[in-house]
Amino acid sequence: MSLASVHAGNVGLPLAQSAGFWFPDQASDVAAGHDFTFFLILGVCAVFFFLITGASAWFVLKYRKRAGHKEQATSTHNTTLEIAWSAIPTVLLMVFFGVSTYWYWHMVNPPMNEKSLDVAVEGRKWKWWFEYKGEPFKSPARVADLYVVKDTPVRLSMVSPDVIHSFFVPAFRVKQDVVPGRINRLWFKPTQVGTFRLYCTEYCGQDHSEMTAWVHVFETEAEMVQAVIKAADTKSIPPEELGPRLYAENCASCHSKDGKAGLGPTFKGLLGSQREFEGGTTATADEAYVRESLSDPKAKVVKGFNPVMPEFKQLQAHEVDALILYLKSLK
Ligand code: HEC
Ligand SMILES: [Cu+2]
Repeated sequence: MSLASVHAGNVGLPLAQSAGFWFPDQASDVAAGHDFTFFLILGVCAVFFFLITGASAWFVLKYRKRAGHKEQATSTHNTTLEIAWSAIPTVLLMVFFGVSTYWYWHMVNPPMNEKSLDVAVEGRKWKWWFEYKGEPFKSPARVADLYVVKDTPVRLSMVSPDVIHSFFVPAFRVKQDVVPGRINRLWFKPTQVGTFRLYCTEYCGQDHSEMTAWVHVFETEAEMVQAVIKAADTKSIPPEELGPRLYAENCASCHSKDGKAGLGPTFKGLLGSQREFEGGTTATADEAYVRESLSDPKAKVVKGFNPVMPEFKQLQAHEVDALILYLKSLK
């Protein structure tokens, strides 16, 4: 699947392009500093690489053993040279240390006295979720893309219910692991309006490569709030459209619709069928059974499968109805 085809959250902002020879757009206030640090270290290393390998090659030629060439006496020490080769690298390393510490400090310390946008992030197999609450949102909004405002610092609190994931937006030059059992924090200040790619950059299983999302950077807060509310509002979507969408976003990684068993049983022909559970009990798969599977997946574990299904308490009532309607259509 190409990335462009998963760009479901097209909100009319320009899609960021790869700019420059190596790196994508510099779209946050640390991007230029990080690139400078990288190229500074790379440049100094390149100079010494060519100096040292060049000198070695030249000496091998110049002092090679040959007819008429007299062997040189080996010198025991050279104070000037020894001071130089200790002092110059020390100064260079201090410069590297100073420059990287400056940017690292900036990266780990969110601004305290500036208005910022706080977003709760969940990385789970294999999708990102972003939750907005508090002012100016009337009710909490849970959306599949990250919506932010130009020049406003964004502070993320990130959790994972399953394995280690990693939040990475190349254009912002920020990356942070998301580790089960911890809240990991990350902040950045976007400086360019547009839509940018967000990746999971810690291998997290079968569909790791599809664990992508988009970051939409708006000019004003009002535009951002409107876009979040619009993205979170599933009530205005007809149920026969909403069902397949919720299935694709939440269930498709484990449940097929074509009869093939995956991590979980297939949804084909599920509703109305007789189920057998670990421990020998049975039941008919009716609507109540599906609802229970979503709120308490471990209540009944289907025979032959592992109890790995996560809870889906965040689904709203009309969303569960839409999913059930979709399951009915898979008879
Ligand atoms: C991480 C994988 C995973 C995801 C994602 C997942 N499930 Fe499951 N699901 C399972 C597994 C494994 C089972 C079988 C074990 C059990 O019953 O707990 C299961 C069982 C079920 C059952 C009972 C199936 C049967 O054959 O009787 C239903 C209904 C169900 N899931 C619905 C859903 C819905 C709806 C979604 C999406 C909103 C979903 N699941 C997302 C793994 C998953
Ligand atoms: Cu991941």
